[in-house]
Amino acid sequence: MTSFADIADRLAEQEIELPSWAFGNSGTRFRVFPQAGVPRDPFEKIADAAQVHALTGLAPRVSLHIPWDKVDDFAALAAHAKELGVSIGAINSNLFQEEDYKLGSLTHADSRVRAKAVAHHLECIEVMRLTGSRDLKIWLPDGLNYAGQDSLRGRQERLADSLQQIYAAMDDDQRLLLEYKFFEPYFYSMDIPDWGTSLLHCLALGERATVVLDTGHHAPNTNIEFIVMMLLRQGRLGAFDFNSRFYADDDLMVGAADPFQLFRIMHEIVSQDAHLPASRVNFMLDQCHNIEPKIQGQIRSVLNVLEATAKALLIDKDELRAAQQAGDVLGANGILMDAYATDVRELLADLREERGLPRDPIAAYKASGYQEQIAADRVGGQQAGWGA
Ligand code: RM4
Ligand code: MN
Repeated sequence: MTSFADIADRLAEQEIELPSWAFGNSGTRFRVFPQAGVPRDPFEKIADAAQVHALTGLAPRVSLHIPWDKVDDFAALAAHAKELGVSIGAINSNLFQEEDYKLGSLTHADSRVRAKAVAHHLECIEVMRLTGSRDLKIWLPDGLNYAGQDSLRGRQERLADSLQQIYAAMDDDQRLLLEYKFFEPYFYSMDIPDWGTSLLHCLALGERATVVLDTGHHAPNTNIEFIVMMLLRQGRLGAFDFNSRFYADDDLMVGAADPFQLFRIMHEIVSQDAHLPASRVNFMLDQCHNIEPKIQGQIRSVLNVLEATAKALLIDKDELRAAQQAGDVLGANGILMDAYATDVRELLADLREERGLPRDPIAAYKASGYQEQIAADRVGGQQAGWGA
């Protein structure tokens, strides 16, 4: 096994992007459970995200969601983020909350609706220019509930055309990130149900179009690490949406449902050095914290990713390759399992301490008084929630 001292430097380079929507109120399909001190506007969401970065050193960017995070002055929002030690990450568009989009957005049979959906992305691209964001993230909620409802092929043609218009409007240093989801909100067929569909559209668009893999968007037992490897091999893994699922798109904390799966994913990532910022794979969280405290939930999540990355880095590549070459089935598997079974928590705490960070970020957060402060300060006004 590689020694911890040998991986410490590389580990310190890891960056994880936080979702602004993790800090607002959220709930189940049936009820939103409000929490005290929840942000009332995007400025306060960024302030909360900055706490996670200050305590972990791992989360220097915040993804925004338009229109939930719409402000009058985006340059001021970016300046506010900078002052707090973070920056604006991916801009997420929203194609799922307008009456017009009931039967589709970028795929809609009516060209007026398609034009409206494309125009929304032009607005998002403008937000990117104002905030310095480099990634436009599209999750397409379009799909069909019934066979025959619309032409499957026709929808792909319209989607390709809409995406082309969006891509053409982007600057040379901006990327388009295209997410897939196998079902929901529609149940017969989604228009981008899987990584193959997303990848085909990206390949048709050009080099700056890449796939987003949301760990919650696969059928049960899908081998997600295989998809990770394939997309990396093709140079088209643009980003992750990390979360956990037990049944469907549960949006639980990353690493909560299946830490071993997270480790296997990170093994594919680190074996191609894709955990380093130079790879340009954007490691984002896409989660909500419905019943647990939100800032602590985000801290726990980034630490879960860090732990899985550290364990994956402990695998000695040469040793593993030798076992694989020798056809040593149990030996090769044992190398992975030994790394996974290593408790890295104290080593990571030591590393944080060396970098002037708290050994235990959650304990430090609890002791900081920040939670009491926001609960006292953030009274009045409309608390931001999922969709607000
Ligand atoms: C989708 C998808 C997107 C997220 C929306 C709210 O399921 O995961 O990334 O922005 O939910
Ligand atoms: Mn997602």
